[in-house]
Amino acid sequence: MTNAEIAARLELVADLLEFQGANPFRIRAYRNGARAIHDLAEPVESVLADPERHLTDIQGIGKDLAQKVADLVETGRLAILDELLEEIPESVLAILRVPGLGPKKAAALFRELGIHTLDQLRVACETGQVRTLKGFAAKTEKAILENIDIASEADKRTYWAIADEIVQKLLAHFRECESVERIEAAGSYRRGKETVGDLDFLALADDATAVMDHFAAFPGIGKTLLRGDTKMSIRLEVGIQVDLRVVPAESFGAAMQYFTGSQAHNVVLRGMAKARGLKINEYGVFRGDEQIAGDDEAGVYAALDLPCFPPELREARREFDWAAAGGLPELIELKDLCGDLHCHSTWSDGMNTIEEMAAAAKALGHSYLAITDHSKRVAMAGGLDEDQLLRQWEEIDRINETLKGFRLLKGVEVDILEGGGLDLGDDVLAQGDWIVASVHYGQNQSRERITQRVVEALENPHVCALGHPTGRLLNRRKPYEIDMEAVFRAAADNGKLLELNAHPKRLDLDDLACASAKHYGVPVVISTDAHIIEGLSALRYGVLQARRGGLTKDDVANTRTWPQLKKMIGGKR
Ligand code: DGT
Ligand code: CA
Ligand code: CA
Ligand code: ZN
Repeated sequence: MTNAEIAARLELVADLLEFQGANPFRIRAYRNGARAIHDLAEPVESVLADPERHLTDIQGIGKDLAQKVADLVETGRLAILDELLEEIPESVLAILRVPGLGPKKAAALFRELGIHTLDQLRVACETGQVRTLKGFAAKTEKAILENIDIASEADKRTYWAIADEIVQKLLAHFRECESVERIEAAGSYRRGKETVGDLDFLALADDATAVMDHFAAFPGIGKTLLRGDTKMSIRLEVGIQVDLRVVPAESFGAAMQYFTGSQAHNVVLRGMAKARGLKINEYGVFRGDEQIAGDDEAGVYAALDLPCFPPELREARREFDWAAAGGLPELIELKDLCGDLHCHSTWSDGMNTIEEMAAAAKALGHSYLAITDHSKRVAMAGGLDEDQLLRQWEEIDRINETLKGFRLLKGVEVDILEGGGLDLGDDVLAQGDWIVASVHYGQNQSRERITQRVVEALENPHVCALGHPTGRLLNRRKPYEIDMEAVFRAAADNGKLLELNAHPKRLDLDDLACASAKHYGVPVVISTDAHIIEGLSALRYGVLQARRGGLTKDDVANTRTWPQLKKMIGGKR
């Protein structure tokens, strides 16, 4: 059982407990455990297999939870989850995921109206039944209807980071098959899209039957959906569909090109081929009956006088214009980043101490790390007040003296208050190295109001960057209403940076917003928002997103050393 699968079950328990109105501490224990396991660098299974080690050594996992996880790994079952699911229909979970419907409201809908599926909920909203409940208004009904679509989508698309774990396992599995000469993942996964609908694999093999038999033996297959001579589709137990195509050598490159997509990119390509009297499909590029390319992908593009586009750019946005104008941007790479500018420690809601976070960041090869704990408004996360923050910064000064070739930055993620203004005074903020300002509350305010709050924050001389600028949570919460153009302009005018929060469930800025930031001349910082040392590895998800937005090393601020970066933000501070 993968860490992601274990974490998903624990999250499910937390969701169901919350739906039942259980003790918040109990719920939190499951959520913390899920996060700790999800972010763990090595499989829980190998910790369990080692007699010298204990699950309780992992921060965030207590004795009780450790036993449950051990049972889950051993038996594949979690007794408390089975019990909860006996009491609560599983379809209720989809309702919990409707943005704006907390577990309390979902519970009321279930108790009072017997609603336990999204379809029932839709009908109840449309027929005006929901507004008859206490605590629900006609306005709520309308909001629910709008959000049901997001919730139904949520069940269908998988976070890229989770998809990546599954892809790596499948690749390893396929490589064990003697008939497989080459195996690649294509589709939206290869393009680095933040969520993927299904996985698409291409195999080069002399014996298609043997490859498909081997595929069928992958542990964790829920159901075989289709099996033909060269194509097979299955659904994994975790829910995601996997397509496999076995492709001959002379067509492998053409198939890689075709099945990497995107569809929109392929449509443009087909048009360009046609204009030259050529035909392009998943088998190759053809002039009449003659195949002129197909065995390798670069050759396919070369046959149309095109560069082999990085998969992240294949969305039919600007890639063909760039190619026509003589060159693609040299996209940023993970190795270009030299520091991380958003993370949390035990001083607020992080799981590791400042020293631990520093050591982990240094081990990743970074030369600086900004500690940006929450400010006091975010009481739930143990946000710091002025005194606590100043004390933390003294502590950071002390720790910095012990570090060589690495620097901790005195930072904070200061809350942009609902009523406007920042949660901490200017006199304190002025003493920090790196101030991130973020919206956490009042996310349902009007577009004008939220935009105004954010623009004001960007006008504050001490703020360096805007954290998770649109507030979106993939599959969970839409971006708040905000005029991003006004945000870009305010950032540009005030010399501020915008964060690309690399957390795999945020990726906020998204790819399009990254491209816009560049357009407005606003540098982007790619930060992890890590709450645990393992979370510091999330930069790579942010890099993928930045690449999809066409960003280069130059466009991303934390490719600079700290002294360079300081100069960059220093002008206005
Ligand atoms: P997903 O799975 O929804 O995240 O997105 P993709 O892009 O992986 O889409 P998928 O799995 O349906 O198909 C993989 C690629 O195959 C897609 O990016 C382009 C290509 N493809 C699939 N169907 C068509 C089609 O009808 N026309 C064209 N031109 N290309 C297609
Ligand atoms: Ca796909
Ligand atoms: Ca597919
Ligand atoms: Zn935040």
